[in-house]
Amino acid sequence: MLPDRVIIDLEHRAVRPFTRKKEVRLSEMEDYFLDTDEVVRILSRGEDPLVYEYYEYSPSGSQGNLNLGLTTIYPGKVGREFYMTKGHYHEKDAAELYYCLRGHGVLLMQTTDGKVSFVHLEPGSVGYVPVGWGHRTINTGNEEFVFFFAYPSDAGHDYAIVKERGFAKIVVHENGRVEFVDNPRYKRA
Ligand code: M6P
Ligand code: ZN
Repeated sequence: MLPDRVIIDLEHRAVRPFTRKKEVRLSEMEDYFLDTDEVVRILSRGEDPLVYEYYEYSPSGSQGNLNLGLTTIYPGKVGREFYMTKGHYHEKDAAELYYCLRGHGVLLMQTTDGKVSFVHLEPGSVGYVPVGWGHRTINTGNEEFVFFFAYPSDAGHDYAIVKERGFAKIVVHENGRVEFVDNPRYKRA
């Protein structure tokens, strides 16, 4: 690829140019939220809310390059659980960073051998996902949670581990606070 410049268009919550835009609605996340009955109730009312979306710029020729983009997680909850991304592990040894531009959220991380960690993100803070840590972002506020991300282009996304085992913690709104509680459906390796 050639040297390039990408614009962060915060008004439209996009990067320009972008090579991919993805919208994730609740119907694509049926198995991810703890309260699956509530998911079914929402969908059966004919609603299918947008949970998050992202614009990504991926340069051609991935070896050694970086993918970058902007993610927006909308405010909302399924039962007590805040809207969040599916979450994934990288297939290769690859870190990732998230630079928060708007709203408030949590970057939740875990390893396959049982370590769990999280950081709060608000505008101006950068969350760092070290090599080997699965990661998910969660909107814990009542406005859009928007962040810039960058990670190695050849990292690869492994969704299967999260789909099969879940995250050890879920992030919920309880007693007027953001609480981290054990996920009863989590399966340790
Ligand atoms: C961030 C980045 C992307 C990722 C997106 C959505 O923007 O990590 O690579 O695709 O979040 O998260 P997920 O892939 O887990 O749905
Ligand atoms: Zn990632």
